[in-house]
Amino acid sequence: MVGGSAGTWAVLGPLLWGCGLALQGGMLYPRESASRERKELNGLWSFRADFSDNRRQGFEQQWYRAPLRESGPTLDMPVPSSFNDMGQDEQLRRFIGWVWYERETTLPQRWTQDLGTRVVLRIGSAHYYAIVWVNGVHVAEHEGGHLPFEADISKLVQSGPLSSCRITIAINNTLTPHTLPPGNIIYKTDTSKYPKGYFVQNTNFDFFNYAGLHRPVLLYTTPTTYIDDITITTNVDQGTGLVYYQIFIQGSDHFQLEVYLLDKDGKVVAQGTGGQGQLRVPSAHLWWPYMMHEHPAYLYSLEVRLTAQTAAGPVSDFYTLPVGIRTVAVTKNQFLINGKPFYFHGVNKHEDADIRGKGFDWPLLVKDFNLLLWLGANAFRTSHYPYAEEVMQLCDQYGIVVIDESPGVGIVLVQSYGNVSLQHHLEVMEELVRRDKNHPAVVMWSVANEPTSFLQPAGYYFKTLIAHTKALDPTRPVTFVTNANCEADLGAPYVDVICVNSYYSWYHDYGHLEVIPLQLATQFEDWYKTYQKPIIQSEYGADSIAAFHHDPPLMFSEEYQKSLLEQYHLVLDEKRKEYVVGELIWNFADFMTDQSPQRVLGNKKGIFTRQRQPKSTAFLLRERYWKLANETRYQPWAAKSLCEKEPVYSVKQELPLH
Ligand code: GCB
Repeated sequence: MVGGSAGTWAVLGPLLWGCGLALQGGMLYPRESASRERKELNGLWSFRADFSDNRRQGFEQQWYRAPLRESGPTLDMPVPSSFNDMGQDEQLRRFIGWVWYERETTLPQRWTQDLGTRVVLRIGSAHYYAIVWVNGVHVAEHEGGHLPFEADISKLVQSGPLSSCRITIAINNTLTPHTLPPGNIIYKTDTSKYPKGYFVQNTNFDFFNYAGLHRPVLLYTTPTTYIDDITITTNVDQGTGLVYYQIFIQGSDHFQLEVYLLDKDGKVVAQGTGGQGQLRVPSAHLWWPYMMHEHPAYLYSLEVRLTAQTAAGPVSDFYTLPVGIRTVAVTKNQFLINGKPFYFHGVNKHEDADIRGKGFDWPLLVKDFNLLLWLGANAFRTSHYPYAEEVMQLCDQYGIVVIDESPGVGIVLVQSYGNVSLQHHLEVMEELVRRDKNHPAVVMWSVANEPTSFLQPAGYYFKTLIAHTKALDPTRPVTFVTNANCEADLGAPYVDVICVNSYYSWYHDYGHLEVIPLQLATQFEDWYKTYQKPIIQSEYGADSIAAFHHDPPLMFSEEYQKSLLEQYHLVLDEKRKEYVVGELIWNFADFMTDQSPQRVLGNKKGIFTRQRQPKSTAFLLRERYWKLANETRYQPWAAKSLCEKEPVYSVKQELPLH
């Protein structure tokens, strides 16, 4: 890591093989309730990148001790956002090392004076390694740029007369062979070509390594005895929905729990008591994917009510969790949701946009979901890292099925298959499952994208990783996304579904679209013959620069992108009758990458531009996806509202405005 680590790289406790999470505590999304308050810290923060040669000046001068402005000039930095594209400074855009964020805030008096209140600082994501101080006191460290972490700061804010609170976060974006994603720093030592100390960050993935506070930062409260975690799994028995719950409490051993399951109208349909149990919902409304049912994405609400006896008197805590009742299963040639064959017709995405980079943005999120619904997409993969929690919540609400991917992208070096990397990857899967386990939209975990899975250590690595993920969550299938040759792939024996990426007539056989049907058919046949597992075409596509036209089709024109997709569809239409269970286009939208002669201001394989305007392929896929929805429907409803040729657009297809 450039600038070194100020503490240890967090190891989150011993792994309990097959025994569930080894992580301490839950990571429930902070929701308001009668017992919980939230204070968002989004907006402008003070910011400084440490440009010193060793990038350690901030630690040497202890910038966290006093307001950041006292140790030098600061910039205004919006949160959430990547810092890279905020200014006109190319040095900041590609900065590697420690950057410092700071925000001062005033807390409500009750938070600082009521010792029965627990005050928690929650950071949605800080890419990549973060150290956090409150009023100059170290409160947390976290490795990994895509998952939330928290610090209980009650003692700190309740220990003095101050109601103000200064939060300092130092973030290092360096990627090493043991980070996820991995990378390496290359020092250029030839002084005839590079200045002294010159280094570059090398990565093996195809998106820009944006950094900063990418997701909301907030403070929230709970009582000191509180609902720490809830795990829900569901099943269906002849129309009766079964909801199993397990609730973890912190702060006291003397408590009562009541749980109520409410339908959309707020009517209690089942109730229970105690820390675990089963709720039965006769004639349950199942959670169906978008386009698979007239009323997709039905969500119940699980209200958890805690009352505890503490030394200070009785305490209550309330938490409400959305719950979708559905099942997921895999056969040797089908992917089943609620016992019905499900065909993934959707996209791969990135968290990426102009100016804000990977920063979470509500307008962008709503626009993207409207585009997904318009397109008739029923699924996406969180390529190549976990997305914001708010994204997952919208997937639950709109019935967009998710393949939830870890940041295991670009694992290509042998060093990245050692024990240090494996241990970290296991921990990341624990954090991911802990965060996303209750989302009905999540139907499969993906532990990695395109690792060098033919290298000798990959077999042990993936066997261990997949077994651990299944032990964490026995209710969902596990995969990783491969581009290896099927016989050489040492990880494929352990996955439940084969996810394969291929770029015929793009990265080879340039311009020869006519070879796609043969090559793609061979790809599917080889994989199926070898493993007898359902297959998803998890990426395919071609770059096109919007408004570049050429007919007959030439590479980079919209016509070429469209024709390439059509060649793929010919084979997909044959093989989906057998064992192909999905197709996900690469990519939903154009996105920023590192600079290279192969990339024209980023990757242009989007069917939408980076500004979310459609290319010709968006219309092609829209027609295809609505048609697929119609053909793969099982509800008679679908036939009425979708037609064979021209899609019919009803109000249902638009995202309701709240
Ligand atoms: C892939 C990768 C993806 C790239 C894409 C491409 O196989 O999984 O991250 O962006 O190819 O466009 O090259």
